[in-house]
Amino acid sequence: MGNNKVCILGLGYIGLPTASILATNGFEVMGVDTNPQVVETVNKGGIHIQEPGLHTLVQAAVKSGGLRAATEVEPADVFIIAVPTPVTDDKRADLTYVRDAGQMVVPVLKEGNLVILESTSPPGTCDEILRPVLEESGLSAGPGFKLAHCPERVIPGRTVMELIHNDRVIGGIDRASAEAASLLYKKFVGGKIYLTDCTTAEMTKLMENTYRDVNIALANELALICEKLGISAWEVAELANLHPRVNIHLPGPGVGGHCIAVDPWFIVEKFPETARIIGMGRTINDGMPEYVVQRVKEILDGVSNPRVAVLGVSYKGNIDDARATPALPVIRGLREEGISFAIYDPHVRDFEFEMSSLQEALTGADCILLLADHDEFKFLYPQELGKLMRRRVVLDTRNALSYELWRQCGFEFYRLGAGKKEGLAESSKLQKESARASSAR
Ligand code: SAJ
Repeated sequence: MGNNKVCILGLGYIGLPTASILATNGFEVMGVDTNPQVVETVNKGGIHIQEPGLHTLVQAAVKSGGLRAATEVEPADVFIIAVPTPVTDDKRADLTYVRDAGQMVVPVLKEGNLVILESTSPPGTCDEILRPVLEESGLSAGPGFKLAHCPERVIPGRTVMELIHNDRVIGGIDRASAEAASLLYKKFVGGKIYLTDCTTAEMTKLMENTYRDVNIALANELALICEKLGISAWEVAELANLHPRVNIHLPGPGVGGHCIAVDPWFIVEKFPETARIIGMGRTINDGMPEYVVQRVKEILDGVSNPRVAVLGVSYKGNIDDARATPALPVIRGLREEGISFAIYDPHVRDFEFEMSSLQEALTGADCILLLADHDEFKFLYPQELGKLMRRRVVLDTRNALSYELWRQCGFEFYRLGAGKKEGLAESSKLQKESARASSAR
């Protein structure tokens, strides 16, 4: 089988960088997206998502003639499916895009072709969902065409770098399928490649994100306990993590994005009775935005017509991605509680609520609510910001701000996961470092 021509279905956060990397490694790549605007942008060498290094990569791929985009699938040697696998409101995997992509491949599928599913999927998707769709072509998986699952594992903000350097797990419908997929990835992956079956690869990917989700839930539970104890969860975690076999994650206003808050449900859906810790982790993390709203309400108790300056609405720091961000339920919760707000984010352009400048957001505000730990926020100068505000109050949900500095500038300082005795934690290494960075400005 030749594998010089690759057709990638879905030009999103994974498909576009993968298509560009393949194109700049000598492959003829056809990128397919159902959105004509995305196709037009890519064909001009442009990008519709922000990722460090991506624009240069796409430009190089298009300029070299290696990457073209279209709305229709063309015959190819390899088909890579990199489409979304969202969760429905009742927490079930929505595999519509995977099925649709499979249907698009059927008319052009030829004997000896390789089909790879990259999208994160519930266990059994390759074997029980995608395989029968592709077999509508009249070819059988195995003898007719090869089928493999190679789940993406890259973290937004470092996508291009991690696509090249991370290890990959490839599951094949049979050994030949896994080996064929491995040959393709070896052309651009610097990390190790491990071969297995499709269901093991599916479950491995889901457990990576589930591990992180459950551990974040543990950190969030610690935060709530420490608030009741009047001590700092951040200090507890920092000290406990000095133990060589402990890695407590970071508390926060909730788990966002399109992966970690979604993937554990794919396991719970299949095994609701057995996946108990996994389901509970999801519930704890999904409860954090409401908890933050209640904290704001308590802090502003007695203030008439309270107004909050929300800083940072992307689902985590230093990215522009606000999909499934915990900031949304927090802001909706503020609205329901009758608390008015203005929002500032230096990265996010596309958001459900109107955005303001930093100055507009702070003018007349009674409280700063920090939800995303963008680097920019670590260097805010509280003395000047305080002059714009009606009250000098801040609630930092990410441990991004220096307690000492903001207190010195007359702020009433609250930190998620930290009780009133937080002053005792001033010897904490992380807090000292952050204070030093802020006062250097
Ligand atoms: N978060 C916390 N506390 C932490 C870590 C994260 O509250 O200690 C929050 C973040 O603020 C964010 C959410 O969790 O709202 C998820 O962020 P993340 O950085 O943990 O992960 P993602 O969703 O950006 O990317 C994850 C990665 N998975 C793992 O690290 C195991 C990435 O490698 C996957 O490829 C990606 O999901 C995916 O596409 O599945």
